Amino acid sequence: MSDYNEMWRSLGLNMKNHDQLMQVLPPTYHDVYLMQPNRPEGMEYFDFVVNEIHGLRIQELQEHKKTGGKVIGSFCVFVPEEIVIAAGGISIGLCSGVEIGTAEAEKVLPRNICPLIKSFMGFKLGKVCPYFETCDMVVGETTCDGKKKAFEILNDYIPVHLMETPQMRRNRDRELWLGEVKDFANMVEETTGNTITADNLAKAIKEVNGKRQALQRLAKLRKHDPAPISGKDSLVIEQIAMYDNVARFTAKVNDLCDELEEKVQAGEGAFNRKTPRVIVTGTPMAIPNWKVPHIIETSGAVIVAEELCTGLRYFETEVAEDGQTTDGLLINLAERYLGINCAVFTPNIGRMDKLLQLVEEYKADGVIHCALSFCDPYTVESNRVEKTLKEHNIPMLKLETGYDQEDAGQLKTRVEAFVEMISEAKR
Ligand code: BJ8
Repeated sequence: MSDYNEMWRSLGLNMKNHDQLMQVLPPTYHDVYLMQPNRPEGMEYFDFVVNEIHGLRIQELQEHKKTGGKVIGSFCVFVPEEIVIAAGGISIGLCSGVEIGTAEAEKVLPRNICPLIKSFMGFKLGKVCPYFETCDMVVGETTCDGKKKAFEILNDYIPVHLMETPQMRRNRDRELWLGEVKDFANMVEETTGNTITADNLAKAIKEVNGKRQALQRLAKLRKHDPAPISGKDSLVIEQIAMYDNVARFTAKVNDLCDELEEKVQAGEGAFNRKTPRVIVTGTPMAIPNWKVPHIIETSGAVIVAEELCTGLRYFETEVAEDGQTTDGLLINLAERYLGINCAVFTPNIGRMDKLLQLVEEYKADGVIHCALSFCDPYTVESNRVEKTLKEHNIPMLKLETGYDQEDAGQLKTRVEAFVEMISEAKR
């Protein structure tokens, strides 16, 4: 990687904290990713992106800002990136997948809070993340209580626009959400100084739909046995989808899919045929949280789909492109986003139905429910998931964990036992 020290300093990063992070990331990626056998050549681009995670992309964002462009960060797949793109801005999904700046975060947050929330506060207060320091503002949401209240505190350090996300899907909830999407569009226009028109919004919707279609294509290829790509490689691509340049990312995913199609034709896979197939569901796995996928895929199973926000929930549906006016397109956007099966909804039947459908489509032998510690929506909803899967005789393993490695051994023992059990059933 080139020398980006000057750029990082100019962003006001705490160089000591930042160095600590950069010392951990490359060796972790090497051990978790680069040591995998049978990787497609098309992963080279995504390896490069991770290698340059705080370098080239940040440089691109800085160039954009030099010409007056704005960068808007978010933490949830409910925030419609199409609106930011339509107004000429860049939308960045901020990651929060690593335990860092904990001491700083615990000055303003309780100790027992979801690690994702603690991580984003730690990133900001510890001044470790160049993406955060590049953002002109952050968009928060009222999905879960922890995030909702944490955004009030975060607003002391960076401007936060809050979107009220409904928890039900009745007509009045749809109206509320449409109002929020319209307010967001107004706020983005004010921030960027650019008007959102039917033309630029239609173009942005098409562009992001293109990204989602490429990811759907990748997902579909994983239905084959043997799966042509590992779950870990697929996950890192889904994580990069949140912050990379949309057109370039889409082209690279499509190139990779061309290669994977050939592998499928040739019967080649990342793992042997008949390897137990697992679906992972639960809380998002923000970069660089690869802990559980790594444990699963080094315990004799392959992950064939992620029912996660860093996974199918992000790309499985598209925004309708048929609106003629800005208002019509905003309605299409609101409708698509309200369909995301987040556990903050009650009831959340769509997630249960989706899991059953995925198990069948991806010929999965079991489901691993993985929730971040102290996440009430997902840890509580795991009961509904368990009940549904049990009714259909689908094996399930429930895990709850944070970002630290302390429980890695214990998790591995449990995952190995689960994989052994589903392998027996497969024989
Ligand atoms: S749409 S899953 S990205 S809210 S893990 S912070 S829920 S306590 S992240 Fe999420 Fe949007 Fe829903 Fe998806 Fe709270 Fe749970 Fe922490 Fe969470």
